[in-house]
Amino acid sequence: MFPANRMKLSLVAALLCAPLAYTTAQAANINVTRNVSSLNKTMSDGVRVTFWTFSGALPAAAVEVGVYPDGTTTTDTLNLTLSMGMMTPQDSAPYNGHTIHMHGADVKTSEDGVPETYNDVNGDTYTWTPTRDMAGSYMYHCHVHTVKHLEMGMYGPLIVRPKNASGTWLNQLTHNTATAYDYVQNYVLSTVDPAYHTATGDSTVFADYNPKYYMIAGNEGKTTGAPAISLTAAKSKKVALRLIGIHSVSSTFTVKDGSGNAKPFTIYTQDGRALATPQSVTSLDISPGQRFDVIFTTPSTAGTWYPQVTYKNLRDGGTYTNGTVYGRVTF
Ligand SMILES: [Cu+2]
Repeated sequence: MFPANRMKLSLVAALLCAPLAYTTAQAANINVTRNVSSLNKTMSDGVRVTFWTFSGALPAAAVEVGVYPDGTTTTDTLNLTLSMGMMTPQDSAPYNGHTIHMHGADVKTSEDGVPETYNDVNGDTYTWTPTRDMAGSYMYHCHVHTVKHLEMGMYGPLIVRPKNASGTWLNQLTHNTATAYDYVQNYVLSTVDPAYHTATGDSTVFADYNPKYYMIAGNEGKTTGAPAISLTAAKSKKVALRLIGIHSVSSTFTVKDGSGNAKPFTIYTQDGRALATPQSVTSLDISPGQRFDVIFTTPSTAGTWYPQVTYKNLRDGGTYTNGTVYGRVTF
């Protein structure tokens, strides 16, 4: 008996001393390049507006960087390279050139893309290694003469997304399984004052913002029949929307059915941090620069809901003519 007991004890001791059996994935280097380019877009009133973009899309394509569960290896590192492409600087000094600023990211000054703090305005690589608690939505944008270059369209979604211990992307907002989703879309909020697109330098035009076009994901979407962004989902499924406020005014987000009844949704993260207590609401104000990640569950019967953004005047909160932009989710 004695040797058998002794063997058991040895086994227990060995287990206690063994390293934790995590499958440690190698954190990835996410290497992404964006090229400065321009595009002309015909707006809903027939007016052609020139935009500057990263890689020819408005908004620029999303960039995703992974974070891993506690106890695994370090997180991914994003190396986001700005190539000036064929675009020569469009403005005179000090408003010439472009940078990438990762809005909301804790980075060294040298990675921050703010020319006033010595960054190169003729192309550079911007590096960020987010920590595990930073899962959520961000944005990247140019930080040269920001009031104009943002308006010109130099922005895109930046997503910090959980991976599992093996390095596989998870369909969750954070590592909390309560944030799991079946579908996800980026709702990038933006507005356009076309006068900003032709003004240069220190023009007084930049002192008064008067938007004429209102967008989600780079599209106007003025009616439920012609939404800015749409999704075909299924019944009784979870739809996550990443609300990314790159607009220059106030706004309110709601989800309504075809009769205009507001539907509840749950806010899980704000500005790249998980809320201590998720909030179920039917309306959410989004200020410029803010991000919220929300989830709603489609009903068990077929239908259509309209996630929508109503843009409002910063000064008096008044709504704008045609200032509501519709998304659409069918199920
Ligand atoms: Cu720029």
